[in-house]
Amino acid sequence: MSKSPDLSIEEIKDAIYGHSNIIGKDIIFFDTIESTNAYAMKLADMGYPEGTVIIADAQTSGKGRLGRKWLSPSGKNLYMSIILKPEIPPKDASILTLMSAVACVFAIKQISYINASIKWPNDIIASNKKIGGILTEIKADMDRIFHAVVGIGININLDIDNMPDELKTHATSIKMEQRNKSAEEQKGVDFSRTIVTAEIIKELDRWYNIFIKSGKKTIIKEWLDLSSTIGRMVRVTVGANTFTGIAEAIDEDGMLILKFSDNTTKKISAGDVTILR
Ligand code: BT5
Repeated sequence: MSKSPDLSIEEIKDAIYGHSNIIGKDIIFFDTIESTNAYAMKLADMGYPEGTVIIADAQTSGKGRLGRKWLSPSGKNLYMSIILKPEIPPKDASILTLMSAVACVFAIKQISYINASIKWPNDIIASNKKIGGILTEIKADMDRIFHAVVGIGININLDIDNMPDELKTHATSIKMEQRNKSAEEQKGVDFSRTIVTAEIIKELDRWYNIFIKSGKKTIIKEWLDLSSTIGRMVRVTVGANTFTGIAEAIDEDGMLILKFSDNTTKKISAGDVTILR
């Protein structure tokens, strides 16, 4: 792939060899695809095995939650989807999102000075801006998941000039954050997407194995340690409704427990959080 020398699937395979036993057994690469998640769901329907990874240099219809768009220019970022087949009920699918967020934060901290954290439910945050997002999709019946696809978008070398105006105040990248942190790197040094991607795959594999062996409690405990949401005053938007209160905890299914000023609480399964203070 000549146009992105910093993203080499062969080098990713070499780097994860011996470090990853489920995720990345097969890695399928596209220069451009509509959405790695949409494609991974198709492959999973066709019977592709757990651990199959789809990576693209660019997406033409990168997806966020609720039909939102994910900015996915070429040569800059990571767009990756992973097929998983955990033996869990559909209500536990959100744990896969929490688990992936934990893995991404560990990986970012491993390769940079960035103090990344997690904003419930699916945002990876640095300096209060979104550096990455996770989209988990499942195919399931009432009792079990047939397969899940975890989609991960991480802004690696995205610059402010590459962003539309509406994202400029909300989004950041590993390169932009590292530039803020390190005086020697004021000019901004591009990160190798190969290294970032390999580290994320290794961490995902580590945390997925922990999830399979130890269950969701271990994931939630780690998630709480890395979260920048819990204990804060937040506004949560759920469809047309907005709730304001303290983000007190997440429950064993990953639902956010919001505590209001009258001490009543409400559990929220999905929504958009704005941290107020
Ligand atoms: C997410 O949705 O954060 C999930 C993003 C998942 C993207 C990956 S890329 C690989 C895989 N294939 C896909 O098609 N998707 C996954 P949500 O919480 O709904 O956030 C979406 C919102 O984030 C948008 O409405 C924008 O405001 C903002 N946004 C869009 N692109 C962004 C970017 N590159 N960086 C930061 N924020 C962005």
